[in-house]
Amino acid sequence: MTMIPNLKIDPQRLWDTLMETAKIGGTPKGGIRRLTLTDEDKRVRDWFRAQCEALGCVVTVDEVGTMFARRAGKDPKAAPIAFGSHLDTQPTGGKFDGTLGVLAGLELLRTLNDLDYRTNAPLELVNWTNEEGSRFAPAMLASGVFAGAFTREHAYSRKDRDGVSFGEALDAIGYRGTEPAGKRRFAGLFELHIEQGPILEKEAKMVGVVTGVQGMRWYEVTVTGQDAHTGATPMYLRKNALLGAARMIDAIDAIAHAHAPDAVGTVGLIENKPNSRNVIPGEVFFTVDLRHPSEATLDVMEREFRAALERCLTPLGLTFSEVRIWTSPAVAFAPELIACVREGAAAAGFTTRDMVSGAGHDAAYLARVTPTTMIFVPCAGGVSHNEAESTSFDECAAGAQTLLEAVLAYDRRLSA
Ligand code: HGY
Ligand code: MN
Ligand code: MN
Repeated sequence: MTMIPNLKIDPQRLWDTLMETAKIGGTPKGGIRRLTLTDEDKRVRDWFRAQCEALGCVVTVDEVGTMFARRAGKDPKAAPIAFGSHLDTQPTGGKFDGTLGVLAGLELLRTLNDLDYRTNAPLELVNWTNEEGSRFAPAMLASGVFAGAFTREHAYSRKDRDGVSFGEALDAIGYRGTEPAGKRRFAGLFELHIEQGPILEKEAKMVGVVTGVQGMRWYEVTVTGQDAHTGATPMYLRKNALLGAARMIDAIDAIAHAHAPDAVGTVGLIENKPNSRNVIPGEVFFTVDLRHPSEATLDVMEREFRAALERCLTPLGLTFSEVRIWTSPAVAFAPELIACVREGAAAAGFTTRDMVSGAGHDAAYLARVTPTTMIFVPCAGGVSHNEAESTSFDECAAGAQTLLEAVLAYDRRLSA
């Protein structure tokens, strides 16, 4: 019976690495602004590559910029066990969303090197490009290409609000790799992530055993009215696109409440034109984000949303265009990997709670092509996508230790 040495990650090293990389795109309020494929993203990618190569890993970049750091296993022919997340952030992101999953993976590799422990399967630490979908919609774009949900050309064509395409931005930072996205195969993938919601903290549980991800749909709406003078145009003559958008924002909120408690609906991005204080807005662009664990309920919410467009906008003399740009169906994760997370959390001595992810993650797409699951740890007040996002030293350590134990448990299962 081979004795498994007492493999413990180094919590201080993990924390110091989190704080060190948080400076790359760090904001005065203590968050991170590291939009995908910007210079800040390049800097953290270069740093990540150097750290992995210093551990003896071979780093490969695929054609949509995703980075894979491979650590050899005893059996070079075995399919690798993958783990990781994303290093890109929201414009006012926190220190832990995505970053924890990548850096805990780096800590896992560092620990195995320190103890000269060799897994049977090779290991691959992954940094997925454009998980956030903030600069280039939709979210999880690169993992979606990897899983066959999008073509490479679709990804390259996506433009940010300044008209820069994903492909141009990828070339601008020198991260358009040559490996076809999705070519490589995994034995399984674990993603550690902060919960980004309030449940674990409220129930005082350390580890979330994530059984799946809810369904998500994104839409883009353009409302067209007529620019006109705010002083000389009587109320009855107006075609105020911003008024129409305001009514839609309220209608979308009402639709989500009507399907509570599991539904959510949000207008997060709005552009008002010409955005001048004495011009009645003639055009407004806004985004819609609808989510629910059930596809059937999402279908109902989508119908109600589209009915609201007619109901709210037509009486105001407005016209509109609406397009669904993304749908990510609800996902169930792999029972065998979920079992490894349970085993890992138990081995590490942490309390757990099963849950479905409200946020989208690259794991949702990876589940289409390889056995996949996630591990959650709490974040203060459930707050995320906010510069005040906060996960404690102990919670980060618990997530990383559980990730290590789960990966080793899976490696033992595969080589049994
Ligand atoms: O939108 C999401 O849920 C993820 O943060 N990209
Ligand atoms: Mn994330
Ligand atoms: Mn996020």
